[in-house]
Amino acid sequence: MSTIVRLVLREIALTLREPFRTSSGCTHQRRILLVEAEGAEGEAGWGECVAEEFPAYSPETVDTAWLALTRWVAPEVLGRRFAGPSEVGPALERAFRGHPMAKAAVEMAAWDLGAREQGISLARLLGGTRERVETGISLGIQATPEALASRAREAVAEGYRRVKVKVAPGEDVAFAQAAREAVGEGFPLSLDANAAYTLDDLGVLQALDALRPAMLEQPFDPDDLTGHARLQEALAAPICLDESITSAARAADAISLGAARVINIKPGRVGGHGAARAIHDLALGRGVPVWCGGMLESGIGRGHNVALASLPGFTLPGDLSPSGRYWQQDVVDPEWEMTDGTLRVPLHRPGIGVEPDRDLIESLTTRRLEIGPG
Ligand code: OSB
Ligand code: MG
Repeated sequence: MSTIVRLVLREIALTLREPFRTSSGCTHQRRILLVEAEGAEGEAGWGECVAEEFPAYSPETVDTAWLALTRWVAPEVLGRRFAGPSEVGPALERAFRGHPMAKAAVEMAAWDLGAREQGISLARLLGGTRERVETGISLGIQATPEALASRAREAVAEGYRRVKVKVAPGEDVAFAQAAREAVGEGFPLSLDANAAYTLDDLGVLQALDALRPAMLEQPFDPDDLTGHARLQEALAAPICLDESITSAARAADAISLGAARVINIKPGRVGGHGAARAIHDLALGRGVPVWCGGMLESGIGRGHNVALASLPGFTLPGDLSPSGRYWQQDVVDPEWEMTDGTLRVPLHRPGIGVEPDRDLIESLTTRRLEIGPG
């Protein structure tokens, strides 16, 4: 990989086609931070920071990531020689603590850049083997169980391979039951609590378990690995951890403790593709299935997720919906399309396999900063 000679940070405003509500808040307008990394040979790689506006899902936000990127990430990578993109993540890890979403945005741009400079797909560079990745939909909390049932029925009819439903205290059993009836007994239905429960809610969690969910995602606080392990003993459904898994070391602990029988990997949450691949390798070795999560990304972040999800251990459908599920118009060309419940991995196109639409991105940009060396 050539030296990164310039970073361009842009914040864009993208409006979701429908508001997305979870136990930790409601998103309609998405503020998305994009990173363009320009290499010495003139090629550009793109990354997307998955931090949200408010620190509910994670302690990072769009604004803290902007700060971390300008103050600490950019000076660490600009003008520096890396033999390849796999060296960028470890260098950032050594440089300063935390801020994995800010680090990931640049790390992932470096992977896209490295792949484009070699003229190969990012999927191939990462070691991906699949030509298609299975698509699941993540449905936000709806006004009523009936409204949720209708969204879930539509999703199955559209071909999604798994339906995930958000739950929150007071909006759980009746909603999950309506979703179960809508999708049918044998269909993979997952429940995601975004850390809204505690062990005091065991009764409710057992009622959810009786609906035979494919998995229960992140019921407890991200720090509470022991609580998750205790809960797992009381449930038939596998517990899947999302927010808790911030690094490969954390994933190893969670698996050893019995706190995670499934792992949701989001490269943007764990510091980038290097860490994501390490978690994948670890989980594969321990027989723990993984799937690729989503953070309501634009088509740029989705390209990264699709490339990662083409690795062999990603055996479960990911939160990898097509562009049209989220946006009126996506910022990439071509947009991501779903066929037969799958997204095609662009194995024969360079990098993430889609081109950022610069004119559209420009028109959506609310702030922009170019950072050069020194
Ligand atoms: O918990 O998986 C989550 C979106 C934002 C933040 C957290 C989560 C989600 C989703 C949406 O579930 C997944 C998607 O991008 O389709
Ligand atoms: Mg989740």
